[in-house]
Order: sequence, then structure tokens, then C-alpha cells
Amino acid sequence: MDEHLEELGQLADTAGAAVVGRTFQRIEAPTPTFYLGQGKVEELKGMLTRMGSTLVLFDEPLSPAQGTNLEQALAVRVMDRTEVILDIFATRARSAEAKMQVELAQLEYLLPRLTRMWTHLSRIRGGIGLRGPGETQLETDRRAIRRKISVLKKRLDDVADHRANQRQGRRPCPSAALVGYTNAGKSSVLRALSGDDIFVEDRLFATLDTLTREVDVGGGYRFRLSDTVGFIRKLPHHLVASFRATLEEARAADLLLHVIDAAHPAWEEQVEVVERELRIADFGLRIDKERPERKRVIYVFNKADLLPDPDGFLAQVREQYPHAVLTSSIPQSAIRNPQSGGVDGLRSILRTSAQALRPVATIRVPMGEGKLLAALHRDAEVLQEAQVDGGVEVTARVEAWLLGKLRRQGIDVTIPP
Ligand SMILES: Nc1nc2c(ncn2[C@@H]2O[C@H](COP(=O)(O)OP(=O)(O)OP(=O)(O)O)[C@@H](O)[C@H]2O)c(=O)[nH]1
Ligand SMILES: [Mg+2]
Repeated sequence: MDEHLEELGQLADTAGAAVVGRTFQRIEAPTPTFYLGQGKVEELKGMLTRMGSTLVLFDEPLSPAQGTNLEQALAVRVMDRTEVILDIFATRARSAEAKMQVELAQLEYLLPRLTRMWTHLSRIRGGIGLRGPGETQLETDRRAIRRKISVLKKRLDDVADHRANQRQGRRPCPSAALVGYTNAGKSSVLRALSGDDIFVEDRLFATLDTLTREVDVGGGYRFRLSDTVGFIRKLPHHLVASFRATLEEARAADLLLHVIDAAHPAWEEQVEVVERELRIADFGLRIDKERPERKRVIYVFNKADLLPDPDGFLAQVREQYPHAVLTSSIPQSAIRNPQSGGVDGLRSILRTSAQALRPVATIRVPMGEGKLLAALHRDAEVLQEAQVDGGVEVTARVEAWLLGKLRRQGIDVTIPP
């Protein structure tokens, strides 16, 4: 409970509000009027006056009626968790795409509230047999909002298509997406791996846009890594849905790097939240039917420098997460515990993955298969080519799925040990 309020406090801080007091009530069934019991509302009112505060934040979602009633009873602005998150997203969106995504989520949040707000008003006016101006206005507003929603959806679909085309045009290089709870250190890991100056902040939702970097993982291999928007407990669903175009990048990746704040007391709950969101966003499944295998996840336990016993921690989590690796992604000079060793472990896991995803293979292309030869030059990294009896022998770094496809077509493929 404390951790949940702690997190709401972080959200408030990120949104630019200073927390002056907190209170909670255990409720079996929230009341439709205030959510809280009458006594608690009185207590809250006293607190507000004493502390001179101007805003109340609720960790639970409030119905539009509860929100309105509370604002009237307390005479201050009341926001629920969803509204705070939307507010943060709105101020943090930079790119045109992120702005559209946030606007879409805001309108979807507004739509049902608008209805109830106007219903409430027209009841006050309530003339018999009168189709009051409120109702007409409501219809007009609703129609305008729905129209705007569909325009935004269409434009975001176009963005997603454009991205998909771009992905197809890229040269073959394995890709991974950094996913995880907000503030776990996704951007920091990308910064440490790439050496680029990427925006990092001890605030929630520092990153709203997908940022992609090609990273050298050693041994002549490169990996394309994408940073993504973080997840949080009780993330509004229309918000996740509207970030579809951004998350598509992660969905198309060869593997996922699930970055976890190992030093956070509630990291296990955070892992569950992220995995649930990923399941909802349908991440485990390939959209490409030619590659139906489940996506591999590497669990990256970050902030290892803050752990009292990093080795003991790793031994313990490996029982549940065999593909776990420890990282510390802040500049090495700032690390208290130099044993925790940077991102080298992760880099070498990526190198192994790149080798597995793009094994070097020898492919015997029969005479007259010019098309296949051209396809290899386009989709694989050709290292060597030699004329042999009855065709051409190509040595190339080829994606594993493509090798499977070639084999199914009866092409002679060998992978040297
Ligand atoms: N001590 C320590 N701090 C870290 C480490 N990695 C990240 N941090 C800090 O954690 C905070 C969040 O880091 P970010 O990289 O912005 O986290 P993020 O996951 O990208 O967060 P969002 O984009 O907000 O979802 C920053 O203050 C970082 O300096 C680490 O390995 N050790
Ligand atoms: Mg970030």
C-alpha cells in the first residue's frame, strides 16, 4: 500500500505537484457518490484546510460522478491516477507521433465523461418534452470528438504502415527492444551500450518515443536496439492502445530485453505488471506467419551497483529467470560498487544472440537460380561466393528463419560447426 502511494507521489512529482500529505482508507465497496466514506471525506477536508493544499490525487480510478461530487465537497481540484498519467504524457510528448497518441488517449478518456457531465446538466434543466439545448450540444460535441478520434486513428495507422515499410527496407541486422517498468533504466542501458548521449531522468515516463540505435556488440556483430515507453501499474488501457505505433517497433523485434530495477523493493510486482501489459499488447506472438516462434526474452537486472550482494542476487534470480543478466548502466565513475561491472555481460549475451539469429551458413545455389542469388544478396550478409560444380556456393550470415525456409525449398544448406 505504501509503495503504491509512494509511486503516486512520484507521478505527482513528475507532473509538477508537491506532495504535502497522504491518507488512505481500506474499502470493501466504494460508494457511488464519493468513492470514500462520508467520514473520510470530512477528514480529508480538514487535512486540505490545515495544509492549504489545492489538489487531491486518487490512486484509484474515479467515475465521472465521483470526481465531480468530490470536487464539490472538497472545493479543490480532484484527479485520479489515469488523469495524472495522461497529464504527464501530454507535457512530455515531443514528436508529432507521440502527441497524436496522447491526444487520442485524452479524447477517449473524455468521451464517457462528457456524456455524464452533460446528462448531469440536462437533468438540472429538465424541461418536460423539451429536447434541451444541452442534449443537442452534447450530441454535437460527441460527434466532433468521435470524428477527431477516427482521424487520429487513421493517421496513426499511416505512421505504423510507414514504420513497417522502413523496417523492411533496412539491411539485415538483428533487433531487440528494451521494454520495462518506467524508471527501470531502459534509456540508460541503451546509452551505456551505444555510448550516445540519450535522455535519462529520475522521473517517470522520461521516454515517450521510440529511439533506435545500432550498437556494436563485438565479434563483427551489430544489434539494432529500440528504447520504448515504460509501463506502470494500472496504466490506462486506451493509453497503451494509442501507443500501438510506438510499441509496434518492439513487437517486430527479434528479442526483448526486459529491463528491471533490481534495487526496487517491488521489482517482482513490476515484472508482473510489464508481462501482463506485454501479453495484452500481444507481444509474445509473431505477426509474421513465416516466423511463428515465441519471442525470446532476456531479463536484464539493472542498477546492480545498488545491490549489497550482486552475485548472490543473480544466483537467486537465475532459478526463475535462466536468461538473467546483471547490468549497471550509470557512468562507471559514479558507481559505488565497481564489482557490478557495467553492461559487458549484456553485450556478450547480445553477441551470442546475434550469432544464433544470424548463423554463418554455406548455401549451394543451383545453376539458373539467379533469383535466389539476388535474394541472398538482399536479405543476407554475403561473406564469400565461389563457383562450384553445378552452381554457386555462397557463404553468408543469414537469419535463422530464412535458412529454415531455404531448407524447406530443398536448397542445400550447411552450417559449419
Ligand atoms: N544507480 C543506478 N542508477 C541507474 C542505473 N540505470 C539507470 N539509473 C537511474 O535511474 C533513473 C531512470 O533511468 P532511465 O534510463 O531514464 O529509465 P527509463 O527506464 O528509460 O525510464 P522511463 O523512460 O521514464 O520509462 C535515472 O535517474 C538513472 O540515472 C544503474 O544501473 N544504476
Ligand atoms: Mg527512458
